[in-house]
Amino acid sequence: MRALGFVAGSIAALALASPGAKASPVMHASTEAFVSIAYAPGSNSTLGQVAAERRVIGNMFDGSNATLLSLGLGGSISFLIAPTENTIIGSTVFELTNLGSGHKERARLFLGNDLGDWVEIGTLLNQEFGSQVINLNPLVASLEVVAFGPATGFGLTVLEGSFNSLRLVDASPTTGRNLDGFDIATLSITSLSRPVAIPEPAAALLLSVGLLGLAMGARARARA
Ligand SMILES: [Ca+2]
Ligand SMILES: [Ca+2]
Repeated sequence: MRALGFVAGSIAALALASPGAKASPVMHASTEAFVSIAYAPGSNSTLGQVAAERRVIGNMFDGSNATLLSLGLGGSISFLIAPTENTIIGSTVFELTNLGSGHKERARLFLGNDLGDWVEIGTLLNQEFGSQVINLNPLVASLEVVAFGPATGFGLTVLEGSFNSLRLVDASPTTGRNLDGFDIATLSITSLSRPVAIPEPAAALLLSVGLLGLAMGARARARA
């Protein structure tokens, strides 16, 4: 009868693993809210490199759109959320450009896992580009402009899949005056804990039937 007890225990364990508890979203808007932030600044077309005050990671998390982090031409930044078990459900990025500056700046946005397996979601285009987005993967996630003005706000909503990493890659034109690429004034990412992986109902049933078969076999052998 030990085998039958094991079967009952397995079924009870499957029932306990069912999703039910609703997790509340986690906001990632500080350096501590990430396992790592990989920043590889590109160049500034006149200074050679991005100015020091624009290479400060904390500028994205100080609640002010007046301070910013510049990607630099061709530069990139990648975020791995903490805890890494969570899955990104959305993000908001504010880009700052002074109206009339003529600085046309844009960035490509990717989602991935553990800072790899990147899936391109689309492109964010700043105010001098008319504050627009290009959605390249609308089944996976959507992009939209959520605020117009010197600080253009872009909103990301994840629709399908699990991701713990987000990446922005500057794709600004390389011609122009004093260009240092896409400028991130404020950035935040929202995540949820991933649902516990449980067998599909059909698979769970097959597993139960299989275990029952094993138990019957064991009983038959014990009688023989
Ligand atoms: Ca800021
Ligand atoms: Ca810039």
